[in-house]
Amino acid sequence: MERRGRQRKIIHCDCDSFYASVEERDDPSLVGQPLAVGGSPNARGVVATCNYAARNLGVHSAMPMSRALKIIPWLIVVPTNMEKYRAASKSVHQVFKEYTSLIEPLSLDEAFLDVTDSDHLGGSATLIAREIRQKVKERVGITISAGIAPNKFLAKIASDWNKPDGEFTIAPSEVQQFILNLPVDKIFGVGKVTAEKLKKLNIFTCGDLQGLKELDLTARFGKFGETLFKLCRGIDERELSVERKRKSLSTERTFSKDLMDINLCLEKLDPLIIDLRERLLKLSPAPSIKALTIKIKFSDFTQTTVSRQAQEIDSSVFHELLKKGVTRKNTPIRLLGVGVELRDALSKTTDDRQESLNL
Ligand code: TTP
Ligand code: MG
Repeated sequence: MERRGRQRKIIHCDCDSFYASVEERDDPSLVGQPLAVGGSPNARGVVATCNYAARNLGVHSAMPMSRALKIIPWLIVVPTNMEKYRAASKSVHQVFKEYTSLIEPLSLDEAFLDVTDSDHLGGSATLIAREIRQKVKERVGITISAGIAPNKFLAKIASDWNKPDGEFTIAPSEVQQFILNLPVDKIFGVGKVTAEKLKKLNIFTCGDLQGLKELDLTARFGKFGETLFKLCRGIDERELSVERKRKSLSTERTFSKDLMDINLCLEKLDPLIIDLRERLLKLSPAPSIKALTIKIKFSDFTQTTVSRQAQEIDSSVFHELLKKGVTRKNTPIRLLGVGVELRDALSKTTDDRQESLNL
C-alpha cells in the first residue's frame, strides 16, 4: 500500500569503499594501488575495508589482514582514522539534508532518503540522486553510489547495482520485471540457511519464489513467510525510521527541604539556569528557542508551569516567571525546574507527516 495512494520515492546512498576512499583522497599516491584500511597484520587485525583495486584481487572487508597480505603481498595497509571518517560522514549527511529532512542514517556512509514530497529538480528522485553524488564528489572528494526505487528494499539493491560511482533507478513500472530474476539471497533476512532451504525447493530467484502461495511460505518460514511473500513481489511498506527532533529541554531539582520563600527559590534557580544553558550548548545542530518555562511542584505535590515566548535564555525572564508561579499557591515548594521549548523541528517521522496531511 503506497502512502496516500501515491508512489514513494526512496533513495539509498552508500559511499564507495568509504574508509579507503577517504584515505585515497588525502593521499592521491594511493589511488590505483591495492589499499586496505584496518588493523595491523601482526596484531591479528582485520580489513575494515579495501579499495576496488584490492577487491578485484580477492581481498574483502572482515578478512584477517595477514591473509590479505598473503593474497596481495604489495597491498598498502593504512590504519583506521575514525575521526577523519566521521568528519567526512558529517559532510556527506550535510548534502543529504539539502534535499529532505526525511533521512534514515544506517551507518557512517549509508542512508535512506525519502524524497517523495521534495520539490527539488522537478521532484525527480533520479536527478536528486545525481546531484547528491556530484556534490559529494565536489565537497567531500569521494564517490557515492545511489539506488532510486519506490521502497527501501529495492533502493538498497539498486545502489549496489552499478557500484562504484554509479546509480540505478528502478521505476515503479519496472519493478515487476526487475524482481523476476533477482536472486533470493538479495532479500534481507534471507541468509545462507534460508537460501539453502529454498534451493532444495528449486527456488533461486524472486520469480521462482512468487510461485509459492503465502500459506506455503508461512508454513515453512513462520511470520517471515509473510514478508517473503511481499518482498519477492517487490513490495516493501516499511517507512523510514527518522529520528524525532527534540521539542523541549529542561532540568529540574527536588529539594531535600521544601523552600519556604521566594528569595530562597530565586537563589536555587540560578544553578538550574546554568545547567540548562550548558545542556543546550551540547546540542548539535544548535536548536532555536521558542519559549522559556518554569515548573514548580508544591509540597502538596500539585504542580504548575509558567511560560513566556523568548529567543534566548534570559535569567531575568526566568525570575519573573518564577515570581508569577509561586503566587499561584501559598504553599512551600519541593521542586523547581527550568526549560526551553524549541522551534518546530524540520525533521519529522514520516508518520508525523502522514498525520498532518490527513488532517
Ligand atoms: P560498507 O558500505 O559496507 O563498505 P564500503 O563503503 O567500504 O564499500 P562499498 O560500499 O563500496 O561496498 O561499509 C562502510 C565502512 O564501514 C567501510 O568503509 C569500513 C567500515 N566497515 C568495517 O569497519 N568493517 C566491516 O566489516 C565492513 C563491512 C565495513
Ligand atoms: Mg559503503
